[in-house]
Amino acid sequence: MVSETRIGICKVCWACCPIEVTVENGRATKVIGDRQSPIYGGYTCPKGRAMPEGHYAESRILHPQKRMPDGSYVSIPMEQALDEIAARLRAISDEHGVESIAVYPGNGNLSNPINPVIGAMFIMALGTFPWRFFSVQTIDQAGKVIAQALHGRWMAGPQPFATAQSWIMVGTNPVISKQGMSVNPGQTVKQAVKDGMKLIVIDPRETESAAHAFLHIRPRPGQDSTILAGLLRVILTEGLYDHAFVADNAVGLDVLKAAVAPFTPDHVADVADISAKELVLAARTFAAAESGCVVTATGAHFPLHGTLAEYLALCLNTICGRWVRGGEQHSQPHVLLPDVAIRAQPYAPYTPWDYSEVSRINGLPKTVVGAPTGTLPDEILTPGKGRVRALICSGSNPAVSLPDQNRTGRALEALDLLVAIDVEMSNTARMADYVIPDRMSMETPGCTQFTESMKYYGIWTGGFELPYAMYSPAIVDPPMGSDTIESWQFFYELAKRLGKQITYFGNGAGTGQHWDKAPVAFPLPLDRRPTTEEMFEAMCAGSRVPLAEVRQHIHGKLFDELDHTVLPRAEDCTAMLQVADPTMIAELAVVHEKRGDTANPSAEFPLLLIPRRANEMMNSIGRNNPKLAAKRRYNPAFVNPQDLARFGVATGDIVRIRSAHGIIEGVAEGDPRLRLGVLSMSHCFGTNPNEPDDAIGQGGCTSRLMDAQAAYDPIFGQPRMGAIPVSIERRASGEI
Ligand SMILES: Nc1nc2c(c(=O)[nH]1)N[C@H]1C(S)=C(S)[C@@H](COP(=O)(O)OP(=O)(O)OC[C@H]3O[C@@H](n4cnc5c(=O)[nH]c(N)nc54)[C@H](O)[C@@H]3O)O[C@H]1N2
Ligand SMILES: Nc1nc2c(c(=O)[nH]1)N[C@H]1C(S)=C(S)[C@@H](COP(=O)(O)OP(=O)(O)OC[C@H]3O[C@@H](n4cnc5c(=O)[nH]c(N)nc54)[C@H](O)[C@@H]3O)O[C@H]1N2
Ligand code: SF4
Ligand SMILES: [Mo]
Repeated sequence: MVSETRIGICKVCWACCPIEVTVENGRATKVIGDRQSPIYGGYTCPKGRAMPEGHYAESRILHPQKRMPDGSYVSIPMEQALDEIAARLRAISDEHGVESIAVYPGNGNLSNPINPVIGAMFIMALGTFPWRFFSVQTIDQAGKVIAQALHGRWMAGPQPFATAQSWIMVGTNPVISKQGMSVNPGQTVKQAVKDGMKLIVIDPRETESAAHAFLHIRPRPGQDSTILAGLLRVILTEGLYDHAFVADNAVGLDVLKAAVAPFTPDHVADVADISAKELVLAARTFAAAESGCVVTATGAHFPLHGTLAEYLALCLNTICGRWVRGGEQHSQPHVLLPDVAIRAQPYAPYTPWDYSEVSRINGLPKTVVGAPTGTLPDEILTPGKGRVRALICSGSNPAVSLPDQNRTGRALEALDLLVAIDVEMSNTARMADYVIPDRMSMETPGCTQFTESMKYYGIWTGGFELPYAMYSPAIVDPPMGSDTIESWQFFYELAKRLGKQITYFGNGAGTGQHWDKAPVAFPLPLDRRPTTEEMFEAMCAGSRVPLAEVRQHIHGKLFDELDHTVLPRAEDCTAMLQVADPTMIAELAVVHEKRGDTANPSAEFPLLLIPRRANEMMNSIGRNNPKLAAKRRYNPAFVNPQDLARFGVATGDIVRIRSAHGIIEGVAEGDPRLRLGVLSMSHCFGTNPNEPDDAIGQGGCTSRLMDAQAAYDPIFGQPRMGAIPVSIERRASGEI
């Protein structure tokens, strides 16, 4: 037996952990963290360590699958699949127009950093961008991009976590999710607190991150804008803000002050059901610290007003001057991003929407975050010109991830052509006409450039606070005899067959206007398919450290020799951060008037459903991995034991969970760390749309409880996905 170890990068999520892989006779058999990494300290999570079981799972598909008229699937060669799909797309486009073709990329795409952006470039090549580019961004935290546009982006980045004196996390649990923090988040949070950071966590649940907190505020879900406005009010009325920074760099302070004036501690305490004293303590602690940041993520974004919550967090950071200054070190240093001077100044705010063109469904504006994915089912179901008839899902699983599962199911069934680029017969693949097998994480090269560039989306998106970079070649070949293709190559081949040329834009993956440098165009040659390595070169074009140099350091490298000192504001720079954007201020007034304008519990629906992420899964990824699923396959419905008793339910019981829109089954589990009145459950589990529930087997699908039309974000159309009123009742005592 030939056994060796190889070093690589795990790409199951965007944390990019360096790994040491044992390879026996060409097969990966074991993954551990690379202890020689200069910054990760050998960290990995269960998902990374279970990659071999995922790669060689029985459920993995190794040949293109074609659906037959009786619903069964047969394996066909890749060339045939490409030719047939291209021919069908051409026919659909000839008959109904090119706008009937759409793409929906998701998180399975991370297996190669070229994949997540190529779908957009394919749609650009067809000439229908942004309207036919539906991505997970608009059912995730697109409010980050919108809020940053309205507020302006601070070029030198937020103050770093590593040395911050205080930090406020609103609706995020980085220890599990790695949101905002790529490197060993559990250890990083613990160390920061040990070093004196006053960590403040605002979350209805005592999370793994909150366990370290100096102050944990457990609010009623959906009230984060009210809480953030309350924090702003305390700091502004007590004069605790950074007067000099605001005077030099921001406009709108008086308007902001007036807008937050009604958010008194008593009002906030009443609306969010928290202690007024703790709110004031949080504000004073944060303002008194010399450094830190307020950050939000899905918990704050999923109820309505996510953009406002993000915007108010940016305003808090600005009035407290929580941005890196001239003479300090850039907190998001460029290594594989372009070599540009970083200055302590803003990029000017801009309006990230345009009503001169509106969406077919709900009349939403054209925005910088792509088409509103919440409307995708109706784009498919609604007749008329522009109806979506062909959908390519790459590394996405809309059959369980899109809000309003049964409507999504009707839509996926109504398509003329559904293609899923996946690695297994996922919920969506089981509905597809063709399933295209992708290469998995260890079968493609990896590179930290994508993670580095996530900063362009907004703050708390991941990346590195140190000048670190790593490249790794593919670790193993796809299983012998398989017929796979990388997602980006699939789009290349399709475009070519349609007579279109994809132009790939390297050097960043952001959105909007706040680029440090314009992306570099690389028109993909039509006479030959570029290699993955060529694509990587294009991705890193003009990088501060050439990719070739990064490749030399197989364990990754901290490029300490680079100078990351931030330059002062340029003399001719007139840009100012905007803390009183009129749209946001108007929305804040509505939030005050309607006491949060969010869904409230009622006698019929006494609990609020909130999202949470599990360590063993990346959305639906991992559900069929035998190692990850060994502990349990179902999706527990976590409720405080006192609430369980109130409803006559015990841990292990199968419960019906009902919202005004739908009903699912789950398995109850008491969790004393939850505040009363909430039900906390993960997403992306479940049977297929309109199939019977399978609480103990495939788990309940929370998106079945969501109504895509009842309430949605007015700009990017994200349906309400958090703080959803639900009831539970016992169906049977469970034997699980
Ligand atoms: N109810 C509810 N809904 C939610 C959320 C929530 O919290 N609650 N969260 C939302 C958020 S934030 C997001 S980002 C979306 C996620 O939405 P999606 O991205 O649509 O969902 P995933 O489960 O991440 O889809 C990953 C797919 O990729 C496949 N896959 C795995 N590995 C590979 C690979 O190497 N290559 C390829 N091509 N495919 C692979 C998996 O089998 C799976 O089908 O869900 C959203 N929906
Ligand atoms: N292990 C793992 N990692 C992941 C993922 C995964 O599925 N598994 N998914 C990835 C994806 S796609 C994303 S977008 C990121 C998301 O990353 P995060 O946003 O950090 O996701 P969560 O870990 O669910 O943390 C959200 C927190 O918000 C809290 N919360 C819920 N509702 C409210 C509310 O109304 N207000 C407040 N203040 N808090 C609330 C929840 O209790 C939860 O602790 O994670 C990514 N990383
Ligand atoms: S945190 Fe993400 S990148 Fe790191 S081992 Fe886990 S899945 Fe892989
Ligand atoms: Mo996400």
